[in-house]
Amino acid sequence: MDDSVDRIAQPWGSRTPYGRHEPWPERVDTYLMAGVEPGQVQRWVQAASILHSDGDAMDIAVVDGRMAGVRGRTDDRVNRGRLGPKDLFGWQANASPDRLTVPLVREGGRLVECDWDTAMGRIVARSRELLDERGPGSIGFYTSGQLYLEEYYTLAVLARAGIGTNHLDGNTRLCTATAGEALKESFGCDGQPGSYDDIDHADVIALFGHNIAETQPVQWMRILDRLEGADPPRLVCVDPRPTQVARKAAVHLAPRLGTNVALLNALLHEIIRRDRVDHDYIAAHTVGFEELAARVKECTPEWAARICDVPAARIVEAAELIGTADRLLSTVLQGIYQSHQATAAAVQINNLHLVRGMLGRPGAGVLQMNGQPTAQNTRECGANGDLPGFRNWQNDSHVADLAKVWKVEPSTIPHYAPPTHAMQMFRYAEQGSIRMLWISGTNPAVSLPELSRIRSILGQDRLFTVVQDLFLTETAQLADVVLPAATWGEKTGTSTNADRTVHLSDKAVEPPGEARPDLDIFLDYAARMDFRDKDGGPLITWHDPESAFEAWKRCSAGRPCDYTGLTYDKLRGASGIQWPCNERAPDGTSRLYTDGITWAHPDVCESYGKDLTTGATDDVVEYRSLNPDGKAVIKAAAYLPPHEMPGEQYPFQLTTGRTLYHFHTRTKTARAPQLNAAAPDVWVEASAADAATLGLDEGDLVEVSTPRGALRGRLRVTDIRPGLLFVPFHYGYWDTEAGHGPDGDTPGRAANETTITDWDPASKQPLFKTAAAALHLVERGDGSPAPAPTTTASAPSRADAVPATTGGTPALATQAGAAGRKEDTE
Ligand SMILES: Nc1nc2c(c(=O)[nH]1)N[C@H]1C(S)=C(S)[C@@H](COP(=O)(O)OP(=O)(O)OC[C@H]3O[C@@H](n4cnc5c(=O)[nH]c(N)nc54)[C@H](O)[C@@H]3O)O[C@H]1N2
Ligand SMILES: Nc1nc2c(c(=O)[nH]1)N[C@H]1C(S)=C(S)[C@@H](COP(=O)(O)OP(=O)(O)OC[C@H]3O[C@@H](n4cnc5c(=O)[nH]c(N)nc54)[C@H](O)[C@@H]3O)O[C@H]1N2
Ligand SMILES: [Mo]
Repeated sequence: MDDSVDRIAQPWGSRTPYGRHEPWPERVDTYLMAGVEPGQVQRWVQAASILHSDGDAMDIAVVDGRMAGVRGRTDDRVNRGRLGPKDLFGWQANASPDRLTVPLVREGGRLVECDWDTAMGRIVARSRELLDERGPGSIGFYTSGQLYLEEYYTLAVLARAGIGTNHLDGNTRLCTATAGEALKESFGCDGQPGSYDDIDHADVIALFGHNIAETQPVQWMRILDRLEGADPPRLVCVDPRPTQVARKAAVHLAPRLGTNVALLNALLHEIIRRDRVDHDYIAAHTVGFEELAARVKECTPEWAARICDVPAARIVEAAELIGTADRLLSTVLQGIYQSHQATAAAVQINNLHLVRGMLGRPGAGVLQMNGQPTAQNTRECGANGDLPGFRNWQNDSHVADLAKVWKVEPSTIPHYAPPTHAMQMFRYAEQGSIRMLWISGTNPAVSLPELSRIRSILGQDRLFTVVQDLFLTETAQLADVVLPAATWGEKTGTSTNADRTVHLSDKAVEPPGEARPDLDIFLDYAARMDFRDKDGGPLITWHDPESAFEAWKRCSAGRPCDYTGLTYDKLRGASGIQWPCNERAPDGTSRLYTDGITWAHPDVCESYGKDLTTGATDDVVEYRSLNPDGKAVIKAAAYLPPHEMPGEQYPFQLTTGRTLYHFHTRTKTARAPQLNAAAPDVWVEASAADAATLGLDEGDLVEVSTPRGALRGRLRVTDIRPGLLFVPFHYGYWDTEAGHGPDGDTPGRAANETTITDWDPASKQPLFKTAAAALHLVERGDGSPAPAPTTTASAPSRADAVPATTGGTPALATQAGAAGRKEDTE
């Protein structure tokens, strides 16, 4: 195999089939920009992708100090050389002419260019003023899942011990808060139990609300390769849309939105009823089985069939596959997490594994997925609503231990209440108790729910907003100070993917203009604020990525996410390595819980758990009586209906999510020509039956409205569940050319104009996937199709109605077998 493939038309490339328990073959994917031959590349610089949570390892091609392409790294355990379409083409955004190159400050209502001293001076002056007048609780930090570990750790120290505020969270709240919470509820602690290698060994792979084909395309290539090899796995897919995963599934369940818990309880009911249960595992490693058995006793497939609107026979089939699997791998993502019973549902998937004893062996594992490339780092460094190193804010000895690492008094680190979650921070900003909000690496004016509210919060005079980004985003346009950041390829740092694999990304080229790495910006702020430890020395003692990494290692020592066995040198040249990596496990750790549950004991656990219905936190006394020996907790949950159900005025269910070719608010993928062209504007998916009832056709301009707001887009008729609408959330109001404005009379195109301010009680993750909506015709189409891809879940129900999505010559990338290996990376 050594050929060129249009990777827009064939996003997953060609197959390299392999059999069960065999190693996944290598395939080197390379894309070089037009006019550049491989021999012209002067340097290849090691990195890992930051456009999803896989951490696809790649080398960046450098020609004359500029990026010229990318090539997959065959030595890496995650991708064995493969790259997805966003990996191949997304890097081009770095060189976009509209990058921010100098800081901006607001003067007389307008953002004007300035130097770094002026911008940082304003931030420091406002910070000091607020600390004097209103105290640390008036300052909040809202960060990302897309910076590097070194940056989050530095931010966590400066916010929690320097400023002393409890208001620090990441956009990981919107993303993987439920993954972390579900792991804490079941295992007492965050930390992914499974490994991507489990795909090589599983005989059944169950995907819950996870469109892996589009959102982690390289791991989908792995599944596709196994499907074509000997002894292929059977797939169970739970998703209301006809995703590529659904099309390949042995059993596809397409439930009504917001009914995951009912479905999962029926699966558990069947598995327990038929005694597909590992009684020895349950006795040795869990508490709570009896309660679960009692809870799901009445949850028959017929009962769930009525709630979920899927045939009872299909539920029985799925339960049979899951119940008889000899190695079961489950993956979980936003169809579960962005829902009103997010944690309750995610925990039931852990329960499937606990009752079946399907953990800690090759092929038997659960992946409570992350979405963003470095969401895991946000969580472990405590830049989200947790303390660093998975320490328990309710456990005084954990706080004291952290205080020792930071050389501060325990009372310096706020732990009077759980760290503030992002949705609450925006509420505080709305009410006026937070007066300064520093936003780094996220675009809330497109990605948070109910955008009219977010715009009015960020637009207030009394709120001083700092935005640190690559571009003048929708959010940056509302800021008081805009700081130009360097990004991937222009700075060095580490990132940890969804299966705990740590990768180093080296700097390949200089950032544009005066843009600076986020780490340098945070260090500069800490220095100007003169944060001190309790002995009067500087609070932050590191000065560059590697010294920051070394500082983090000290904070992670002895914790579940132990990095002490890793160094930059060890991460250079070879494969990424899975934490924990320490003296006992110098090569890293494939799977957690291979030998029982390790971090659930009351003295060591990260969390004492929450009530899944109210979100109330349990205390140590309750936890100790429930789980004195630190086993896994089997937590049952009753199904509760979604908060918003379709009715007369809003007869549809509405869900939002992703498409293969775009990343989030498109600041990068809209600036990569191949990706932009594949899905250039928003669309609305509806079923053929609903389109016929309303007299609508492919390409008609339609309006989707909810009690919060409305958006307009072209209609794509698909095989989606009848009664359900889908809108991709990637399209902000950035496109001024097309006349979409936030304040104009014409509705915009951002999905979040319509979504609700509401969240899961335990994880506080917002509900992007359950709303009721109306659908109306605005204007007949001219016969052109909606701007939606045909290669994905948005494939038209009538294939002949729409020309196939292709990328043509600009999208050609090479694929090579093992012979294409290169040894010349720096
Ligand atoms: N191409 C691309 N890849 C990405 C990203 C991107 O923006 N673009 N973002 C990354 C990030 S940060 C994340 S978090 C991940 C997200 O990755 P995914 O979770 O895979 O993506 P989504 O499209 O948000 O949602 C997945 C599926 O949930 C289904 N769903 C909706 N409602 C329900 C429900 O009630 N029940 C069930 N069972 N399913 C439901 C939807 O039909 C959808 O197919 O992707 C990562 N990878
Ligand atoms: N309706 C709906 N809304 C959703 C979702 C959904 O499924 N439906 N999904 C939610 C999820 S899971 C997520 S993760 C969020 C994502 O939402 P956001 O985080 O708002 O999305 P991004 O576009 O990734 O924003 C990242 C920003 O960081 C900038 N950036 C990139 N690299 C760097 C860097 O190195 N340094 C700095 N300083 N900036 C950088 C980018 O230019 C961009 O502006 O959206 C959430 N919102
Ligand atoms: Mo996400």
